[in-house]
Amino acid sequence: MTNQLRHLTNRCYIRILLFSIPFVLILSGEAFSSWPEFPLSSDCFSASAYATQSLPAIAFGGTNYLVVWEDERISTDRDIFGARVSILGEVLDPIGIKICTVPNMQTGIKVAGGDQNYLVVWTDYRNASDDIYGARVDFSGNVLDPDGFPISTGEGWESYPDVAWDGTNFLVVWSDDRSTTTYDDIYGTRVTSSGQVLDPQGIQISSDLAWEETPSIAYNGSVYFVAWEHALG
Ligand SMILES: [Ca+2]
Ligand SMILES: [Ca+2]
Repeated sequence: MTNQLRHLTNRCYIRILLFSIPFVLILSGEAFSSWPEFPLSSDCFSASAYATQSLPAIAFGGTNYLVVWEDERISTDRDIFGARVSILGEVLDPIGIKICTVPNMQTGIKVAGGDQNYLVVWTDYRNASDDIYGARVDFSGNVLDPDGFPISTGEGWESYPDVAWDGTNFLVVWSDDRSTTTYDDIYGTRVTSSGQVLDPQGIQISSDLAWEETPSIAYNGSVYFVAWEHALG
């Protein structure tokens, strides 16, 4: 560690320590084990929650950001936590928002900001095969769909979701192996701000003989653009 980095790190920990004292006074002993850890700036980190927090995603919701991540504070079967962060970098939910903590793993989390709330999506292993689940979080940090609602739960594997907002609906895309002849394909569905899945059978976006995986989506004001990994056997 360079002297410059050590200096920045020490300074940030001092700042976090002062910031954290009120929570020590207000909350019981468990507060120590429930502090999140995610970047407050490019050069330092906050105090740590218990176990691993990893693979964050972020979206802007008009006033604040929502950061979501995989979290092992409850179980090594990863769960989903989040926190709002102001445009000034203030962590508005310092002990984290519990978004989904059902058994088995929830992973591959993505998030987009809409007109009324955020939509968080992920790959969920609560059932027999990988499925896509989502949960809305309003701009005040309330989870409107605790532990999530199903977006695509076919018999095959649905995984690697991403989500974007077009001003009217969200569009969720994922990799889907429902076909026995074309291997993993790309499917999607629109989801409303009220959490309604408008295309429950899924919209086929790409289906050829390759393995199509890890889609990523963006909206430019008029159309969506979806990109993905395309692997021939
Ligand atoms: Ca499935
Ligand atoms: Ca394919």
